[in-house]
Amino acid sequence: MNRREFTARSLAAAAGAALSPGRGYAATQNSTAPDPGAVPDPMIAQARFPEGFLWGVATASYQNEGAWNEDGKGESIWDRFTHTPGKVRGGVTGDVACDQYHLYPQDIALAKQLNLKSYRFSIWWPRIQPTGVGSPNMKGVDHYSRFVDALLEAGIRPWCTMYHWDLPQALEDRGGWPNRELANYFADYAGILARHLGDRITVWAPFNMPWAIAFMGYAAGALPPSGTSFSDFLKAAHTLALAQGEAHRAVKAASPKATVGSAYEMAPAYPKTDSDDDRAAAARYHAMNNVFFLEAAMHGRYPNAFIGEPPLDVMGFRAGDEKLLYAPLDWVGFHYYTRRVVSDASKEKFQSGGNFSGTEIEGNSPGGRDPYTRFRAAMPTEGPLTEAGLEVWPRGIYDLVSKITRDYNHPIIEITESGCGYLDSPDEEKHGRIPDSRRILWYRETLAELARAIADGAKVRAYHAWTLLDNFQWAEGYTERYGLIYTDFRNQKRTIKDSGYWYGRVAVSNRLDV
Ligand code: IFM
Repeated sequence: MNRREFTARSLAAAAGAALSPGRGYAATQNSTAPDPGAVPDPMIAQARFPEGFLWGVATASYQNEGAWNEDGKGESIWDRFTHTPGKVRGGVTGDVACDQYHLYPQDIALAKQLNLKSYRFSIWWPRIQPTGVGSPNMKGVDHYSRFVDALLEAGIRPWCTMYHWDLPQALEDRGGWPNRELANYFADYAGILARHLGDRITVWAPFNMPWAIAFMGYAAGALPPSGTSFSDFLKAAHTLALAQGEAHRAVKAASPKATVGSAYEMAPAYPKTDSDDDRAAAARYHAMNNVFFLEAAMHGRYPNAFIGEPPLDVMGFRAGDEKLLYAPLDWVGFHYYTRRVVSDASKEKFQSGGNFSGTEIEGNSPGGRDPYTRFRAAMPTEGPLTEAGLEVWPRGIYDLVSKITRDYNHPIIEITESGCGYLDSPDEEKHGRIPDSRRILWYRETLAELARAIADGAKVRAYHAWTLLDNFQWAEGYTERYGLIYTDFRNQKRTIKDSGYWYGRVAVSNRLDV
């Protein structure tokens, strides 16, 4: 169903609704020109979500917890990275972050106050196994056990990501993800989690954004361990895909109630031109960035993301690995933030280099992003930009959800992260209220497009806003704020933003015009 049909279904007045100029993001934009991505107001008023839809938030251990060296926790690659001068904007660390290790009862009470029904959090591997191997550190296990109990008492589904980028440094010292042995270490860790928490957690995902772990960590040098080798990227990707399958089996073996899915980053890829070459390049982007690990799990093979033969030898692929990769997901989880426009670079000379920043933005060298996929992927600026620098493109979520629905035979889908960075802070003239209207608009537009995909038959059962609290934003430090709740990092005071109150109303009404 196109947007117009969707809108017109119940609101005759919507027929002919024009795209609104300016559209309310203007505080960061100079332009009031019509915005091709804007969602008409009647479509927002019309949007409905099904009864029982799970409204949630997503968070991550390193970004929130702090307590980086308490209760026997080992060092992670993020501890090492942030403690190295020059790596993080402003020279800050996540040593304290939101201090959620200590303040979690208060944060879960806030989630309850916002009527949330699902809380995606991650477990910091070196809290459980300080060096990544061996018997569990029970102080770490007990912490997460209390955390899960508190969520259940609040009537909130605990949703566990086993790994959101915080590898024990000791395992990096053994070669990190390019070392195939890590797949087995990770499976041991996953089994420990399921044995201790699997009586209460039923929703698991092995990795947050496995492509970013492999590429941004081992090829682009943007995230720890700051590697710059394309072959290490491919090796890391293969280990992660093996680890995904092994962890899936370990969790299922230890917990009969477990369901296992994913938390992949995805961005719909649009070819830059209508040429065959650009369309093929966009297909390679989709294969590499969106469904590489999904295909591995669902079919025990990699999609063809490459120019020429897949570089299986570089990846360290062995006979029989297909069986290890194969671990069909019970549901498919992925993020939505923005889109990419992709062009072919296979006929140009490849040169190493390119700019990578944050977790979501790529800029490529003229000859393509890497020597294997040979495309350029750019984030366009046709729509407004958030203050974190991502293009606002609501219809991307419709295109992406619809494509995954078609290509994977109508799976159950969970949106595992989705949100926007704006720096609004307490307004003293409004008694400390935080009127973050651009964030509300971002969610209204994005969610209206998600509702359209659901109306068209996509089986989306949950949406996790990124994120509950303003937190540590990786290499950007504390310079980006994605929370529904404002964190004052000087004193750890939390203040619910207007967007938080709004999201809380959405969560009880399943509509967006609230
Ligand atoms: O903060 C990150 C998160 O850890 C992974 N996905 C993107 C978010 C916003 O950049």
